[in-house]
Amino acid sequence: MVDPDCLFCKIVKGEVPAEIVREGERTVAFRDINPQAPTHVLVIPREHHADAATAAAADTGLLDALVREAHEVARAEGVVDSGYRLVFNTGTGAGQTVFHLHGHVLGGRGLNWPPG
Ligand code: IU
Repeated sequence: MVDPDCLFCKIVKGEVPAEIVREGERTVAFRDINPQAPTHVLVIPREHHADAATAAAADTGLLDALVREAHEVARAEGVVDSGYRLVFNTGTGAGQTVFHLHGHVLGGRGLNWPPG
């Protein structure tokens, strides 16, 4: 399941450059080009799913792998002890702009609640 027009599918295939920090069997993690925190890494599945809900409906194991990988990213970035946020913007109204599932791993600064 790859969408030839999807930017993040192109990053998975190596057709578009990205600063990749970890690669797993089912996931790829790379630095966000417009970081909102000292650590801002996107964790995406290699398979194309538009969002978290779609991926959950298709295959819950994929989301497990993605969350595990997000935690490994946080560990590698040294933000587990201070705390980090894992965000899945879902839908345009929530600010989703790229419709290939991605978890934002944010950390390295204080994170306010509720988020904006
Ligand atoms: P969102 O949850 O769909 O809003 O997040 C999309 C993110 O993808 C956003 O933080 C962008 O800065 C980021 N991004 C990127 O890292 N590389 C790109 O080429 C593009 C967007 I387009």
